[in-house]
Amino acid sequence: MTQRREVIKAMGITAIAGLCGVYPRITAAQTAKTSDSTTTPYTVPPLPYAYDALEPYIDAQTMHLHHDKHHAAYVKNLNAALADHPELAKLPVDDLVKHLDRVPETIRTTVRNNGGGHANHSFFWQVMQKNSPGQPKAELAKAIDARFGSLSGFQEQFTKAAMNVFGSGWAWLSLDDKQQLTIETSPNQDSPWMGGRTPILGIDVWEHAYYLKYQNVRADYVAAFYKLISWDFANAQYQSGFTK
Ligand code: MN3
Repeated sequence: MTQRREVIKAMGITAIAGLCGVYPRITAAQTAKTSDSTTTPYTVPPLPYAYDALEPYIDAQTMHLHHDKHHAAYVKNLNAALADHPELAKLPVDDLVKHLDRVPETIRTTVRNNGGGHANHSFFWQVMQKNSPGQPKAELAKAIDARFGSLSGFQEQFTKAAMNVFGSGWAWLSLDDKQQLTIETSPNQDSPWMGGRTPILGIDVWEHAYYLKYQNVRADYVAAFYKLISWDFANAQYQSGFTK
């Protein structure tokens, strides 16, 4: 009931705010011009490829559910939670979750879960692509070799991390505050941003990400993920970690 009231309240406030022209800019992470982009601060970005582009590794039905239902729910709940806080709702979502201390305690857990969900999924769609190059290049390739010995050394450790997430969560390759590559996991919708780190790539290991195709065999889904990694995106993330 509380959530329903919040949604109704959010609708009223966004309508008024829209008329007053106080609504925040659409950030780079939200370039989607969806029909409601003028009345809500956060929107679900469209997939950067077709729903079936990642077949046979991730099926179109999973992508539809994951993007159109799960990701959309995080955005809807986030907008409802921030209805009375337009100053927070105008932040790029990764900045929002990086500074949860600025979020009032009464809505902090909701923002952590749903803001995290929005940030993580917006990232996740971009970290995959059709026809992945299969391996990193340039600076990221060198850094992975230096840190993990080789690409297969990295994959071994990353797979282990992804398999060891108990329940719902994520595994990440990120850049820590010493600008060192590190493999980490996060529960629920927590993310490296929340600890001040820059994600380079990450895999969603919530069952909703793989259950339709892989059922309980998470290992096969993780193995398939390596066929999908957008190493150009990962390299760009790596570079961006040095400019922050
Ligand atoms: Mn998910």
